[in-house]
Amino acid sequence: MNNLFGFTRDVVKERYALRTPEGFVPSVLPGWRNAVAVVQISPGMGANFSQLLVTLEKAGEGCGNTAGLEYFVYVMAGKCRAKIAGKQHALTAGSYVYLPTRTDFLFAGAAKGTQLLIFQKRFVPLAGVEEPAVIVGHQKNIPGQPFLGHKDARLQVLLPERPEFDLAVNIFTYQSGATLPFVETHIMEHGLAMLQGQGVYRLDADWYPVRAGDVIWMAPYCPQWFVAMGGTPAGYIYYKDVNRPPLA
Ligand code: UGY
Ligand code: MN
Repeated sequence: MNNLFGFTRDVVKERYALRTPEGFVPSVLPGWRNAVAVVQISPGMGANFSQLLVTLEKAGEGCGNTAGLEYFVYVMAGKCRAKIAGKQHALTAGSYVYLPTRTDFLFAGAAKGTQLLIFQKRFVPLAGVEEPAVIVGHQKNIPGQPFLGHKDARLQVLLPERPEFDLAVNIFTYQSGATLPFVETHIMEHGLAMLQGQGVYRLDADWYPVRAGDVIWMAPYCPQWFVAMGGTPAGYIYYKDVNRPPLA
């Protein structure tokens, strides 16, 4: 709850949205039990993908089949077990799973309070290229590369940079005072969750203070920039669509 009644930092505009935990309202999602699910970003906002935050309670679990969608699941906190296409995996904070279309999944055995951030996208096939397979990884095994040569702004690229993937999910970590090197304007869309720290995000021609827990949607061509502030590192995980021609 916000301290001041009638006030929110949430902003939902045509080309971007800033959402804050104080404004989150849960949805009931088929396949998920003993879980609180917040649909943070969805086509209802104008996005071409969805971003969900699922908090598992005691005995919380989610099961289903991805059908025509692909999922990227990132463990924000806690731990759980995943059964993906019949294979078991132990997941801890920082683990991630890529689920291709038509894949059976079960997330269960969670510690209370385990949080899963889920990006869902309708997969766009590419002629002559095979669809990606399941991937299970952990952010600790992905080195952070200086972004465009800036050692204070490091990027961890969680999925292989290969043409079969039509999405990318990266973790961007900034030292306090570091910035996105320039104001980006690009065809790719973003869904973003702040993981740590704080800073100021420029969205279109507006500037917003942001902190861990906040969520941002950026439509294609939304001008964007970030500066980390506050004396501690700031970081976010974000989605983008990649590797497909504009008229796919
Ligand atoms: O990959 C990106 O487009 C990234 N540099 N954008 C961002 O952090 N807002
Ligand atoms: Mn960008």
